[in-house]
Amino acid sequence: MKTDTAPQSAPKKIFLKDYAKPDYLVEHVSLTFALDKTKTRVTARLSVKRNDGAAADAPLVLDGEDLDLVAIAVDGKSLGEDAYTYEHNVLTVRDVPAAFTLETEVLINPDANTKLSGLYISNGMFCTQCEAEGFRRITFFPDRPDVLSTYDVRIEADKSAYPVLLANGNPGDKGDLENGRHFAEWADPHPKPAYLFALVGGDLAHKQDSFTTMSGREVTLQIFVQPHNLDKTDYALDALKRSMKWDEETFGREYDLDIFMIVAVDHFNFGAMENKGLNIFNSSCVLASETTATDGDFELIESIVAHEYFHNWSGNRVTCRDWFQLCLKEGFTVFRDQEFTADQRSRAVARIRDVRRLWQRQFQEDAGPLAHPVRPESYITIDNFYTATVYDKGAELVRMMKTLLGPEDFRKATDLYFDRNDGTAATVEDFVGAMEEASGIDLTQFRRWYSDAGTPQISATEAWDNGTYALTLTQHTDPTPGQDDKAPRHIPVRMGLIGPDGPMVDEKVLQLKEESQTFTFDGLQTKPVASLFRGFSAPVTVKRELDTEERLRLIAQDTDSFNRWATAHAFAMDLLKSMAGQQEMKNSHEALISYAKAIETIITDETLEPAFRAEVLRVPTETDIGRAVAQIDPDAISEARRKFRRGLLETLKGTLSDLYTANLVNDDYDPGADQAGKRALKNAALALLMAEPSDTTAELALRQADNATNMTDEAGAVSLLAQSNRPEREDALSRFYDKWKHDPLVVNKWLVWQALAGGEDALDKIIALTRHEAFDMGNPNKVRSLIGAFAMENPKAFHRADGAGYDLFFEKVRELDKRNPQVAARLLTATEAWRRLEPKRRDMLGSRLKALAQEDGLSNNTFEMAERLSD
Ligand code: 0A1
Ligand code: ZN
Repeated sequence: MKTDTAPQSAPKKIFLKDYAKPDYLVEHVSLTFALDKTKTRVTARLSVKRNDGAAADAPLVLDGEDLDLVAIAVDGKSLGEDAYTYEHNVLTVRDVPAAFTLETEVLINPDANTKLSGLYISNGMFCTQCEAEGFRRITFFPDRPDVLSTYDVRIEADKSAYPVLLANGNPGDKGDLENGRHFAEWADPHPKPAYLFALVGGDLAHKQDSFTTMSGREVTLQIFVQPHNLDKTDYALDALKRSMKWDEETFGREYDLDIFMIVAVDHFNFGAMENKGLNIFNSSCVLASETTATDGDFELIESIVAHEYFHNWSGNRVTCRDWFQLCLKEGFTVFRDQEFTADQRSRAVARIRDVRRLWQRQFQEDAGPLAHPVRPESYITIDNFYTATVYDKGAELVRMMKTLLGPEDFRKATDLYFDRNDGTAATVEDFVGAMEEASGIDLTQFRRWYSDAGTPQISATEAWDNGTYALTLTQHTDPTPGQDDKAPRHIPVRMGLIGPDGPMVDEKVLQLKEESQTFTFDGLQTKPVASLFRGFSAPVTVKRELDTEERLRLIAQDTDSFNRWATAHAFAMDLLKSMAGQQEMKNSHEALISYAKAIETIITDETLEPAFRAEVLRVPTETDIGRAVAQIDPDAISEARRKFRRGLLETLKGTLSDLYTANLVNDDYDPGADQAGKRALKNAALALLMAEPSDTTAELALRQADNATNMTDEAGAVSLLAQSNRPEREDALSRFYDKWKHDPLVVNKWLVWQALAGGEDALDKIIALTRHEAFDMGNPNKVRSLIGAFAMENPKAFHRADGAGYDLFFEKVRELDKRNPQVAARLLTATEAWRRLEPKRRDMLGSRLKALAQEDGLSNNTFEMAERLSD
């Protein structure tokens, strides 16, 4: 039988414009797995049917990667070697009838699967990851999302090593076999694309609960983990039940199988995966207990559990026609999980965190060499397009449509979209079309948000004439790779006007559609200050001249909490930029004091939520500042931030100490928003007190670390000591490691803190950690914690003037590319701002990227990223 031994073909670009329907559909799939570490046998029986419009002589073309073909038959007749070919990851069978059964038998080696795509082994358990193109590494199949099939699956394995055998759908028969083996059968009645297939086999314990759906059906809920993690599943189970209820109430979506399972695995390329009825999670996104997970971890887990569950409708019941439509499921599902978090916690705080994330990741992407539309037009590897643009900007587009339609018509539109496309593979056009049909609003111009990359820049100017306030908004978008000219977009501008004594007109949504438009407001007593893009109503940047008095008015009096925070944040950024020598600012010393006083009023206002006050108190990181400046000089930025924090501390010292004491929580631990907000405020106060740690402050941090009964307080204190140059630092870190070395997720936090540390020898310490027993290049979480955090969040060490930071980084990328190309390629995003570096570093980093792009033997993933980055 044939094995694909042909050399890799040159990377091929795939274009949206070339989409063509598949020639053959697969109506039903029967799979049998005989699980074995190095020789798993997969027998597949596919019920194949020629698609409408396909030529009668069209060959059957199936994807297959690293498969050892043992047998192949059409309608029970074994095929001779001249009836098919298998090369370049494609199996082609000629002369097939209009409808037939294809049977294949292949051998695969899960133990050798270091890519963590397809069937692989994590800590001795079998698990799968098929999105985007992993199913072809399990069996031959048309591995594209517009081929939807029902599945039945039989799994056979050694009973003592793998007592738990799971797959998608509802459970069927199970029983014992000879030689200590056993089997389990599963059937999934909902047609799904192959990327949603999943299988698990291992020695797992589980927690169980149930949920009664809105039509009264009882669903079993189970979370499977390695037995020692069983005490860390309660929160995810609770979050799952809340998600199920919320989706019924908010979107009318009910769950559709008898059972819903989550499995935690330690080796995983992403956060989690929405496989039908059998979600597989990176253990970092599901396991939590109060002593091992921070409040931030709990919040993340809640949102990811919700995200994957919501995919059951936005992604699984209605899937994507092709991978260019990825935002259809991801942007919409991120929007849904953001709304869930806003409803479960504080809407204002949730919005601040979502927007901060968008600025950190998506705005940066949209302004650099990796910029691409929310619906991309081409790719070499789709893995490289699971980006902040597709996910987070994609969610913003859904949010803008909700703003334009209003909540009722938006809900009508989502109902229409789900009903009309249920059980099919849909497009962005189907989604936007449903929005238009349900509301009667023309979204023709709005569609540019999907096709055009880049962040629109809005300039706001104003005029005041005798009771009339005129606001002129002008929009412009810079060119992005492959897109030189940008037409104006349809932008919803939620706004209000703030007078000296508070709001002056009711909130409005302006429609900005032209390059420049003027909006006037009459009959006003005094000149107002405009509060623009309330709640961040569109993903744009805004340039406007505000003097300190106007800023202070918005910080103190804006009725939109998001904008109070955003104005304070913009003020801080301007101060930081001027301190880094990147912007002129008059009287910057006085301005810093004004800023400190303005935030003091907020952080001491007990009518405001502690979590909101904590957000206001948070100082932008060096990486945040780097994103905002025209030219990045890491040393100047680091020094500016140091000065800024010390300046704030001088003014706020007493207040911070009081805040710290006032927000100590003495009740039993609860990860909910109330307690978490207090801890966040207390820890933000401590962080600023540690800007210049006196013996007393260091003592306070040490005491918090030693007495902590939860990880939020423990991590809050130890991480601050780790960022300091206090003599207590090393001891605090080594005691933390000794205490937690048995728990890999906690140890990952320890790796991150050290990856972010400053000091002359920072890089040497990071290099030493790459040889530490706690580090493992085979585990993506470890790679992200040490190498990812160092490259993305420690600019001083990464951009070290002698290039040693770059040397370490590229050495690790090359090493990783041989093992796990998806993770290696993603690491490269850390370099995306290289053109904005000061000239010496720009040359060093740019030349290393160019050299990488030209290297032989790279994976397609890494090649594509290196080429786009250095182009
Ligand atoms: N669809 C999953 C995450 C995911 C991301 C990338 C993948 O392959 C490149 C696979 C899965 C989610 O949104 O949660
Ligand atoms: Zn998703």
